[in-house]
Amino acid sequence: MMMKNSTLDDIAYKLREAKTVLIYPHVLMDGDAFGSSVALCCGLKKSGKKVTIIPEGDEGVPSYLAFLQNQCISIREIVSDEPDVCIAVDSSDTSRLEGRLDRFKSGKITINIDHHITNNFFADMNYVDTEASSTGEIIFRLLKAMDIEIDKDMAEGIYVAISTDTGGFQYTNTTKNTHLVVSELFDSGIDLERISAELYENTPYEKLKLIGEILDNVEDFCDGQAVIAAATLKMMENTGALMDQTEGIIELLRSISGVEIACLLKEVSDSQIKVSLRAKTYGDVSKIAAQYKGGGHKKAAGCTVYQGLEEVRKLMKKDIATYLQTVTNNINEQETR
Ligand SMILES: [Mn+2]
Repeated sequence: MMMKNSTLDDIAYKLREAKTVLIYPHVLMDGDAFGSSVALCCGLKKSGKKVTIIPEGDEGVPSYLAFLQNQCISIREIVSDEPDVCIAVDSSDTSRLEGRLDRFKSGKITINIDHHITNNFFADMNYVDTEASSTGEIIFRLLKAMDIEIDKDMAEGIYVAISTDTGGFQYTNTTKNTHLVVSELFDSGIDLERISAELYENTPYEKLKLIGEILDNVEDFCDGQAVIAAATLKMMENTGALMDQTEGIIELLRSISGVEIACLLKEVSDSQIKVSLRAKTYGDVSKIAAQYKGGGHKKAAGCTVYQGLEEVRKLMKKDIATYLQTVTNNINEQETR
């Protein structure tokens, strides 16, 4: 695989030529994956193409993002058996396409648009910008490269992508360029009040109860530099919450004073745990996730481990402790030099 970017102009050219396009957001769509898909779907449809979004399996749009759906959005529509282009958005590698990989490869051309540092350039044409706050920020540039006028529907998809991936413009992936893009989105007439209310003032009560149960069981270690917690199937049963409602809870754990690394274990089954990892300042949790074939960014990464909850908890505590020890030693060495 060649780890080299195509230009956005070359990708725009291929998309302009295409008549049928399938868009593949990563499994368990988040605001960036779905918002980017929405913007791209609207842009391509308005330029006369047959286009649809293909989420994993029977995965639905998360309830907090449902408001983004508009008349231009089509999901799992039959477009073509041999689509001209299959385009993956916000997916670092093909494992994020899970059961859709063969279908993805059925595209005459495959394209990969992403901002994850662990992206392995799995498509025919790749555009990975690790400086971009979000895939949405790249989609903005791609639509412009296609000479598509960004309307309100596209702008709202991009805004949601950027806002959710930057934690509401708090995280260090937020740049001057991010704000320049957002300033242009305002020209397209985004309804900020509605978006903010839908994204941030809309917590289902069962999610709040779930947060309560998770926080009741947080464990801190390494002198409070790390915390680990679990969202268990039992908690889902107790609270009526769904596993996709754990979105944002890991950031709450990281926000604890003195914590550098936070870890949230999501129990998919008694032998499958999804692990979310976050670092606050100097940590690089993509290194921990990579040990389990996971991926992500320095400050936000994840992996899946096929063992029981308590085994995975032990593994993660050990790996995080080892990692923090190594980093601390390096810092001390640098200081004595
Ligand atoms: Mn993203």
